[in-house]
Order: sequence, then structure tokens, then C-alpha cells
Amino acid sequence: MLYPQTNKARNIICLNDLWKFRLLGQESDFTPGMILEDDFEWIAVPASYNDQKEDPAYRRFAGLSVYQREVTLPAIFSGERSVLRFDAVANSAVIYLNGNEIGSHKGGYLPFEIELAPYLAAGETGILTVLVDNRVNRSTLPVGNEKGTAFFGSDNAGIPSVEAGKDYQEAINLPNFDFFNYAGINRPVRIYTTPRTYIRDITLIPGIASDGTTGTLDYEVFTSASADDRDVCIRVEIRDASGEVVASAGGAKGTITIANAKLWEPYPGTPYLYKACISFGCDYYEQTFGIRTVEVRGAQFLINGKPFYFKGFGKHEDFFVHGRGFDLCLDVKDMGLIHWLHANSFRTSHYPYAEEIYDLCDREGIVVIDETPAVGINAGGSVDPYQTFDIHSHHKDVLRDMIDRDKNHPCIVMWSLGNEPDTEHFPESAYNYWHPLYELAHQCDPQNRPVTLVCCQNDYTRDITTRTMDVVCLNRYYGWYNLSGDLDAAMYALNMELDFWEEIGKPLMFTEYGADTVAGMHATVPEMFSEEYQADFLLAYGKAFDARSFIIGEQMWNFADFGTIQGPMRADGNKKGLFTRDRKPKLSAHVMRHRWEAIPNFEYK
Ligand code: BDP
Repeated sequence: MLYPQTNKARNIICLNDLWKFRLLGQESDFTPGMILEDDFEWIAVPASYNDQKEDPAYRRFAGLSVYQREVTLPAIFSGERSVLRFDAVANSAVIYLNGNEIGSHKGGYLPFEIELAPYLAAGETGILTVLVDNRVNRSTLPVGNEKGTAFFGSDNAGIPSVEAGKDYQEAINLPNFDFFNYAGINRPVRIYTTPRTYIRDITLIPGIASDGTTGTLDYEVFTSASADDRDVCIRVEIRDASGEVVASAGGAKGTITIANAKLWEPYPGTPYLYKACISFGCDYYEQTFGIRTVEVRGAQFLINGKPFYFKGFGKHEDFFVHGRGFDLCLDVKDMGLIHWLHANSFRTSHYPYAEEIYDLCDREGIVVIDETPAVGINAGGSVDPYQTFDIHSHHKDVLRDMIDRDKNHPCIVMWSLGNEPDTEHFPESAYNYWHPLYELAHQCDPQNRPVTLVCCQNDYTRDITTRTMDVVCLNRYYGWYNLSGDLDAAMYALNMELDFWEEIGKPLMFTEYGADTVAGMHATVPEMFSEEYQADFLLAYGKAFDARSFIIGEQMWNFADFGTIQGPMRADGNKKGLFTRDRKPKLSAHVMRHRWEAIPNFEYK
């Protein structure tokens, strides 16, 4: 799906603004033609609604809510095709115009769009209503707990154990994941226009010819025209960063060569970007791309043919007041902090992020592992989630849609199918669930990037799925959730496990390891929760990683502290950040900065 763009052929109307908003007591409180007249609050879009008001219901709420505003399609748009686009509404939405349902979408982290032509003509005004459902359950991604299920013992972060069947559980709709279930219209809403006959999608596959200096670009342009006549009027011009045309071609599909190509390299290399400027009849679109290759060879991860070492973290889209709401300023701030740390990468734990973030990473040379919202596929070991959760076909849709949305970003070097599913208790069932997704990701990605699944702390000898991924990605908490406070024992256990993985012979990276740390808590003898313990913990892991050549990266948990549900293990959220939630460095931020400054992007191993 193409990102909306204003250019010589296309226009955008921004619907980010104050909208009318109401939490609904029950489903029957909604009628498609309802007008919010008196009983509503003003709410900011884009943003999660939860922290915008002082009413505790906004944080505890599980159910339907309504957003409403007027929308006018300017008369100058007559003759154009107008499309209403929501970048993300969590966790599902039904869209109405003047009381008529015009579209719906399941899942809170990917865009969806609706052609306005049948419903609103240029020059007309309508009432746009968005019915939002924030509930999570065993058929949603991320997964929520349902009434009658009692998962999770005390070792599961932030998620209190609840007796089966208690009303309480239904009322607060417990997430089966460790981040606050921020909901609402979290990302921008726009109407964009295109000519009536238009460019639908663009696929770009960059490469480097055997001479090492010529760039190649396989491209394909998909249009609204029939296959027979789309070749006739498609023109592709490749422009370099200064806007000079450096190559061109005609037709819907082909290969373009770019002499003396400048490669996209992770920072501090140059993340050089080109633009494919595509004309098709009256339509026009500029698609940014970088020339770089990605490949797993033996136990190495190669970018542009050179062994790369991942330095970074998992992140969250999370901040005060707007929750998971899109905030470009915060994203720019985070990019600066990533550079300050000499980090080079992050994982979009645990869902696809806003499109603008990948765009920023393309420009800033930050490498991304792009993850689906498949977190919480775990029923505590006693129940097989793959036989009881109704999610496989939705998971396939989400994976397809994520790759379709993000496929052209040079910053993305690997797809993550999901985070910490049960791969241990029902090994065959797990393999039968994940293997088709692994194959699907490879089929869907025109660039055929490596695919992984992020594996949780488990009895790794029983897990037959993780080892089949292109890169083994492990989340480990030796010294925190197990062997708590004892780093010597933790390192013994970690090394025992690493001996096992060394035999498997795949490239392996750590996608989580970390310790909750209260900023300002200090200790001479490192104790859990102190800044010194976090620093020692991360350095001990680093030492173990350095000793093994098949370990191709370290992404600690987490970039910054973040909001979670209340629970006995979370005081004001998850505190495993290198930075506090307001982006102040803890001791470990300085320590990791020092470590990562000494580790080059390439040829470290
Ligand atoms: C891991 C999860 C992550 C949690 C983290 C933690 O992948 O979402 O936030 O543990 O407990 O299991 O801090």
C-alpha cells in the first residue's frame, strides 16, 4: 500500500484535529446514525484516548467508543479519486459516513483505506463516525485473555494471575502482553486524491551487480488499468539525492541499472537514498529507495556483502499523555538518542510502527527488524494455544499487509513473525503454526529478506521452531526473572545455553535481555533495580556475546521505560529502559554508549 503523498498529481486533506468522542457503556448504546450532540468530550487525533482525560474509566475501559467529526470534500476535487485513509486505529474499527457503514478493519497497527466516491461527492459535507473497539482476546493480535481463562503465574511480567471466570477479568480485559493496551485513532487520518486512473502499488528490488559498483533495480508498477494497456504509458525516472536523473525506463516492469551507484549503508556510513519517480497517464508518485543487499550466509548476517553486527534494543511507541499516538517530534528525538548511543538498529517490538518512523530510519541509516503484532500466543503451558486461539488466518493477513506496506524501505533488513509464543510445550503444534508463516513471509517479500521469530526463555531443547528460522532470535532474562540477582549463576546458565546454539550453527542474536531499573536508585554492591545492577547485567551479557562468533547482534530490552497495565511487578510501568520514559539516560545508557562506540557496524565478527 502506498503512503499518501502530495505531488503534482495528488493532494492530501489532513483530518488530524479535535474530534468528538464518547466511551459507550454497552454495545446497544451505538446506532449507526447517532449524532454526538451533548454527551461527548473533545479528544485529540492522532493519539490514544486513555491518558487524555482524568476519568479513570479511560484507562480501565474495555469496549466500544465513538469518534465523530464533519468532513468536507472540496469542490476542486471533482474529477479526482478521493480515498479516506486511517494509518492505524487500535484495535479495530468500523467506519460510517452519514450513518452508512463504509468500511471496517481488524487490527490496530496497520493502515486501511476506503474509496469515497460512492458515499461523498466533491463539494459535499458528511458526518464521519468511527466506532472503535479496544478489546483484545484469543482471536486478536496482540492476544488478550478471556473470561474463563487463568493464564500466567507470577513469573509473567505485569500480568496478575486471575481466577478463572471472575467478572473482574472480563471487565478489565487483561492483555496477554506487557505493554499498556493504548487504544483509539493512534495515527493520522487523511483524505488523499489521485487521478481516476492511478498507480496502485510499486515494488522495488535493489541489487548490486558483480562489478560491485553498478546498482540494479528490478521494478514493477501496479496500476488501476488493465494488464494490457498499463505498459503503454508508464515511465520511471531514477533521481539521485540532488534531484538529477541518473537512469530511466519505460513499461510496467523491468530492470534499471544505475552506474556508480551510491549504496545505502547504516550510519555512520551514508544511508544514500534515490527516488523512483513514476508517471502513469495523469498520475505521478515518488518512491524512495536505497541500494543495499541483505543476506544470511553461514552464521553471518551480511548487509552489502559485509558481516553486520546489530547494536540496539527493542522499542515501543509509547509516551506520556498521547500513549501510542503518533509523535514525529518524539521519533526525531529518539533517532538522536540512538545515534548518541552509537546504536545502529532496533526491533519494532511488538507491532508494526507508524510509517513515518521507517521513513526516518531510511534517512538516518538505522536498521530495523519489523515485527507483526503477534504477541501473547501463549497459554501458560497447560493449554495448546495453536489449537485454541482462533488467529492463524488473521495472522497471515497481518503479515501480508505489513510486508505489503513496508516492503520498499531499505532500513528493514528482517521480518519478525511474532514475539515469544509457546514453542516449548507443544513443539509440533508450534512448528505447524509458524512454518507456513515463515514461508508466507518469504513469498510475500519481493526482496526476500531473512525471516525470524523471537523466542522466549524456555526449554530450548524442546523447541523445534526457533532453530528453523533464518536467524535465531532469543529473549533471555537469566539474572532477572530467573537466577534473580546472581549474575555469576546467570552467566553460567547463559553460556550453557550458548553451547547448545553453537551446535545448531545458525546466526543468533539477542532481541531482549534486561533488568528493571529505577532511575536514581544506586548501590555500591549491585542490587536488583539499581542503576549499577542494570549496567553490570548488560556488560556481563556483552562479554558472553563477544566470546562467540555466531552471535551477530545484541538488542537489549528496552530503549526507554514504558507504560504497562498495573500489577504487582510493575511500578509505574516497565523500567528496563536505558532511558527513563521522558528520555533521561540511566547509568547503563552511558555504559552501553561506551561499549557500542567500540563496536563497528561491520566485520566485528
Ligand atoms: C519479554 C517480553 C516483553 C516484556 C519483557 C519484560 O517480550 O514484552 O516487556 O519480557 O518482562 O518477555 O520486561
